Amino acid sequence: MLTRIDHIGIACFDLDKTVEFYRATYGFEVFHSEVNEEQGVREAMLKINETSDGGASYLQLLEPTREDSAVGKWLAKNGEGVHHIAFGTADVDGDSEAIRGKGVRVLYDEPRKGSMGSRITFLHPKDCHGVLTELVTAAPPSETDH
Ligand code: CMX
Ligand code: CO
Repeated sequence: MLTRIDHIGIACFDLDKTVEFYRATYGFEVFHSEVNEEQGVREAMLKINETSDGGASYLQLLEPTREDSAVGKWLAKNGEGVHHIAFGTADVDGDSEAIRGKGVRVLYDEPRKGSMGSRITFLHPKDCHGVLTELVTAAPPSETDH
């Protein structure tokens, strides 16, 4: 069951400048940052609020590490902006299989590594009314590596 908006993914050309915009304009601080080479991104997670399922909602600011990555290609075509939305679930395996069974393309056979030790998969935007949609199961708190 999808129980929260886990994050909104925002593509940017310069992560440091974009982080500074969100800090100076709204007061949001970086909760966590990392490089995910598999996804081809340098990212900063800004925690917005805790959620009633025990998780949280974030903004995920994304700078590509290479031009041929998903975010690099998208930025070249569209410029900066909202790249994807991510729903949180306790069971990304079960939920993605159930959604696949409804005829929506799930991009990975098995969930892959996401922010903060989470497990993630994506649904094809062409099957989701133009919205690239990610499903996330957060790591148990003990495994979260800040
Ligand atoms: N939102 C909506 N539509 C998108 C999109 C996005 N983010 N990215 C691509 N599309 C659309 C394109 O506009 C294009 O549409 P048209 O054919 O009408 O022009 C179509 O999808 C194909 O796009 P493309 O530029 O040819 O790109 P690819 O097919 O090579 O890749 C996708 C698209 C979704 C398969 C790829 O971006 C992907 O695998 N995404 C998942 C991984 C990812 O985004 N990682 C970065 C974030 C990591 C994280 O969140 O942790
Ligand atoms: Co994401």
